[in-house]
Amino acid sequence: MTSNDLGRRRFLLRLCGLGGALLLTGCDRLSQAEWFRQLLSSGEKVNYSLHRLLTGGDSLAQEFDEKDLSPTFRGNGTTSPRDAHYRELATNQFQDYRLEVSGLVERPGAYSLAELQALPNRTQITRHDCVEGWSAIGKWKGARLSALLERVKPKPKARYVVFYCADVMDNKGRRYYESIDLVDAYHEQTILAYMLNDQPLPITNGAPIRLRVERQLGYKMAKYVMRIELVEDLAHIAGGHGGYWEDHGYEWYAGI
Ligand SMILES: Nc1nc2c(c(=O)[nH]1)N[C@H]1C(S)=C(S)[C@@H](COP(=O)(O)O)O[C@H]1N2
Ligand SMILES: [Mo]
Repeated sequence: MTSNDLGRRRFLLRLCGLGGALLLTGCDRLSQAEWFRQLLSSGEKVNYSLHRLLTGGDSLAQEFDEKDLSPTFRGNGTTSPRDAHYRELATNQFQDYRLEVSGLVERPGAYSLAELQALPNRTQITRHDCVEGWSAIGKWKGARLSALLERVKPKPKARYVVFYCADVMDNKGRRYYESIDLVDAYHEQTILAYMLNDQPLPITNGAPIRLRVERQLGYKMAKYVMRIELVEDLAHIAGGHGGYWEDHGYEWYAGI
C-alpha cells in the first residue's frame, strides 16, 4: 500500500465517523461554518481537522500489556548516524550530550541526559505503525515533553515544536527533522524516550533521545534528537513542510 492509499483509507474511515456529527449538526448549518470550509480547503487539513474533531485533543492512543510486546523492536530508516559529533558522543555513552532547547521560549537551555531523566516521566506500551507496512509493540520510558516545556516556558507566539536530528539523509547534507503542534506536544503520551523495553534506548532506535508521539505514524517519531526549537510557523525551516519526509511529500499530520 502506498502512503497515498493509506492517506485515503484513513480519510474515508474518518469521514464515516463524521457521519454521526453531520446528522447532529445539520448539513446546512455545517456548510456555513467557517471551520468546515477551512476543513475542505485541502486533503491534509481534512485529515488533521477530522482527527482532532473525532478523537479530541487529549484522547489516548491504545496501550498494551507486557505480554503483547514484540520479541524485537526493529530499527528503520537511519540505524547508526555517521555524523562525527554524534559518534563521539556515542563512544562516551552520551555523557556529554546536551539537548538544546531554543526559539520562542522564555528560558532557552541545554539539558544533559541525567537532567532529562530527572524530569517527570511516563512509561507506556504502544504500537508503532510505519507507512512501509510494519508494526511493533514496545515499552517506552521517557521525559514528558510537557514537563520540559514547563521549564523553558514557550512564548505566546509559539505554535510548533521542531526536533532536529543528528543523522544526515542525503548527499546534500539534509538532516532528519520533524515537528508537532502544541496539542500533541502537551499530550500525556508525548515523551522524549530514553528507554526501550527496560533497557537504555539502543542506537538503532534513536539513542540517546527519541520522540514518541503515539497518535501518529512512525516517521513522526524523530530519533537522535539533538535540538528542539519552538517556532511560530514551519515555512522557513528546511523544505518548509515541517519534516524531512514531509518535504518529500508525506503528510505533516500523520494521525492513525
Ligand atoms: N532521525 C531519524 N528519525 C526517524 C527516522 C530516521 O531515519 N531518522 N525514521 C523514521 C521512521 S520512517 C520510522 S518507522 C521510525 C523507526 O523507528 P525505529 O528505528 O525505532 O524502528 O523512526 C522514524 N524516525
Ligand atoms: Mo516509517
